[in-house]
Amino acid sequence: MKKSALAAFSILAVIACLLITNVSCTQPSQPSNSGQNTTGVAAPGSKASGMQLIVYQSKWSGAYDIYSVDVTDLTKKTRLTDTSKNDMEPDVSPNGRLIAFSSNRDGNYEIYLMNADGTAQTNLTNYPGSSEGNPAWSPDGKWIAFVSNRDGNWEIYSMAADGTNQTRLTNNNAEDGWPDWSPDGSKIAFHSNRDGNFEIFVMNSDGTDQARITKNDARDMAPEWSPDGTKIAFFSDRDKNGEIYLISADGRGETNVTSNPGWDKDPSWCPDGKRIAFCSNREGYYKIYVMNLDGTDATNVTGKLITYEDEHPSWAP
Ligand SMILES: [Ca+2]
Ligand SMILES: [Ca+2]
Ligand SMILES: [Ca+2]
Ligand SMILES: [Ca+2]
Repeated sequence: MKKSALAAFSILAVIACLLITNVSCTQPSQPSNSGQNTTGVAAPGSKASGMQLIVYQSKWSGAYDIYSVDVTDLTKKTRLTDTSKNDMEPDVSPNGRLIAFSSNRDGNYEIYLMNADGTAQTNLTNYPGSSEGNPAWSPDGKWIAFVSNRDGNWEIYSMAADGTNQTRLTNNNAEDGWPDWSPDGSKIAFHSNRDGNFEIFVMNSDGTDQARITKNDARDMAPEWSPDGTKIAFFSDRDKNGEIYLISADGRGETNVTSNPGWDKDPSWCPDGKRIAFCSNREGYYKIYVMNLDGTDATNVTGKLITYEDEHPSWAP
């Protein structure tokens, strides 16, 4: 696994961490088991069961595994994967029953699928010659967009949710990544450094009409479309530390939401559109937080006292 390959598809979890910040990203010592509550079981369809699950990647065991936490009862934390390799970048399906994620458990990075309770973990991409990552569900649950370097550099692809019909959507020498579908399924937002530094772009879901919506010398990355389709949340370091920004989907009205001296990254919308989950090191190690759209009431939901990184939240429907 090349370092460059890992960085490109774990773009904020790894590039931002390793290259931008001065905060230590060395592997934390493994805490005792008492630090991990695994009493809850993430039943498929979290809304029906009264839970509000956020699925995320954590280095609690040393390598990344995927966990969920119920934001209505933070003691309900469930470990969903258990390999010595990295299981990361989870994205919960629109019906809440499946989780797509990336893993190098088979020797190279691939996109995997599992049930929301962690069962039936399956390799979807089966492409041993390259790295695949950044899975993102289409709103109808029929497609998964992802990134791969199989054609020589990082490009965005889509495939059917069973792994068939893997199709390239971008085609240029720059680094294209972090796809996210608009709620109506017609468009995909992504980031690319094709114009010299990372900017947010939007294209049709078939790859046509690729258009830039940010223009800033700093890094603008990790777009996540709001549930009503009007806004895109993203990460930018234009204010010298990582912040979550909101921008209208047509490129107007950029707003710094977090305005916090810590590094804030990895936005994921609550399905009701009223809150955003994100990752921040404002209290030391990267942990998962939720906040209102104006940045108020930022609340740590994965525990600030424990010295390992929690990143890349995906808020389940
Ligand atoms: Ca692969
Ligand atoms: Ca490219
Ligand atoms: Ca930029
Ligand atoms: Ca910040």
